[in-house]
Amino acid sequence: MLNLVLFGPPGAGKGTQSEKIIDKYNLVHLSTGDLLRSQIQAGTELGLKAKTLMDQGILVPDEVVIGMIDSKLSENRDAAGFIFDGFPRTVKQAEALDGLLASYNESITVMVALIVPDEELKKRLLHRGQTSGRPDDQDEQKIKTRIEEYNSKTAPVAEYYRQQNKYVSIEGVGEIEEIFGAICDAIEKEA
Ligand code: B4P
Repeated sequence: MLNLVLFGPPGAGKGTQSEKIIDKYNLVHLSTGDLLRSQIQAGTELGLKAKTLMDQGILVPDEVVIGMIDSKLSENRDAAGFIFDGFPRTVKQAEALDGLLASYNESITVMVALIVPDEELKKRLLHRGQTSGRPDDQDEQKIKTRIEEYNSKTAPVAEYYRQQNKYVSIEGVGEIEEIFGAICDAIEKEA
């Protein structure tokens, strides 16, 4: 089983590259951002709570996203593998994911981190905000908060995987196809 964590700050290209990776490797795509946005759209209680935080660029509580991933893993027992996009975003989430996968005798194969400078992230997110309708993409202060959340809570997750010798970094600036090629090389080296 190929279990990939696609990692990087907001706007690094995780969602963009995930689409290409799932096609090539036939993986189940688990994006916590997408799962939360579908809860918001469905108007669930969880969605209403998450919306307040997401609109401000703040991470939602660990228990909420861990619960969502838990149920998606159990719904997809026949999968060839998973791509975790935007998850784990805290060390607590990373530990929980290891525990959930271990209960299926599985583990993370590799974490691929996309490296993109802050100025480029801001530019991409504001550009997407012109068409995405996402409140968190439309305001410079919210984007700044998301990058701060990443630096304080999410960046330490890279070290968690580095200690397991599963961390690979990729330059995330450039042509989407070239970045995809570099990700595929990293996957095939580790798988
Ligand atoms: P996410 O939905 O994960 O959104 P994101 O970090 O903004 O990244 P995304 O994948 O959408 O963007 P991409 O880089 O592909 O999270 C949103 C919010 O949900 C969080 O702030 C948080 O509140 C909550 N949340 C989600 N998961 C959570 C968790 N585990 N724990 C707690 N809270 C959680 O693309 C950005 C733009 O760049 C696109 O317009 C794209 O076209 C462009 N782009 C991509 N690659 C490019 C390239 N090479 N060159 C130029 N542009 C490029």
